Amino acid sequence: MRRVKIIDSHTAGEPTRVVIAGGPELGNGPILERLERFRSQFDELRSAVVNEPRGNDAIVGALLCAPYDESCHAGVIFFNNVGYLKMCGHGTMGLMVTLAHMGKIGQGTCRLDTVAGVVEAQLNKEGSVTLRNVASYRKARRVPVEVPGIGRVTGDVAWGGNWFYLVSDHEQALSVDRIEELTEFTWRIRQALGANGITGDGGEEIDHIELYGPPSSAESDAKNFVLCPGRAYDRSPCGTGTSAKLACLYADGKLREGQLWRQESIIGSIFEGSVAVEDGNIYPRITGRAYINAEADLILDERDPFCYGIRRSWASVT
Ligand code: PYC
Repeated sequence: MRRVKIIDSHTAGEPTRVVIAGGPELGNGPILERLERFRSQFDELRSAVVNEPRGNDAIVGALLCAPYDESCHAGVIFFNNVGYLKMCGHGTMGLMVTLAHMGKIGQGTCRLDTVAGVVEAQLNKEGSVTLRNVASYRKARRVPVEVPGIGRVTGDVAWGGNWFYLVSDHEQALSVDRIEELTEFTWRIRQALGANGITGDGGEEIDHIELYGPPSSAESDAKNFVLCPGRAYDRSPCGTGTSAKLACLYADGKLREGQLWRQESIIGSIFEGSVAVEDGNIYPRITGRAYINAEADLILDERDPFCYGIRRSWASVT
């Protein structure tokens, strides 16, 4: 029987499961190379860790590993119910409180080697985490797409460590009581983007869809609903999604460097964000809070027909 040691946390309601021991042996190469090995040789472990019966569709896994970049303190590969993420903002906050819980870090800054590039994360005095994300940008403004059953939708295509399509012109009420309708609405948009060849750079699939609307709380600037690649919605305001939003706001002249943006999630949790501009690149800074909620050994028993979880590819999730 195999044991995988995990620490669970949630960031603004969105779960992160960090694998601290017993994960796949991926070697010491660049993080992207290790991700490819994870995907091609050990994908069943990804599924075992995050999918039912041990996990659920919302959990983002984070494999803690040694960094390749020697300036970094740790390396991390993020994954979910259907595959892998280049970066994850809420997951980075979860990883930071996990490292603190393990006694590996105290207050201060850590450099993390992620598939998207180096991310700096700071554990603040009062327990929150601030991350400085990879450079983020808007690739295209007001891109129209015909969505079967909905009609023409217009949104921005932006990078925040993952690819996003951000829609503000819609008539959907962003309410936690409407998760199923919002999921179906955004899922159709995602499928239409794919069917119409609308992608990120290098033909990369846009696998996160964000709807924006007015905030419910006077403390925030906007509310969002974020559909993740495996059809789960982000309970948090989404760190990479908020980064993409900040890049769009900056490009539109609606946000100045250093100006605070408070992003509310569909469940009412909040991230604070701002941008720093260096050498013409936009670096989002996102602050949120994460809390530890479990430490456990996952037990993988080969006799169990669902030892490796109930596996699906995103294409089969409809
Ligand atoms: O916080 O970046 C994020 C994220 C991506 C997917 C789920 N959360």
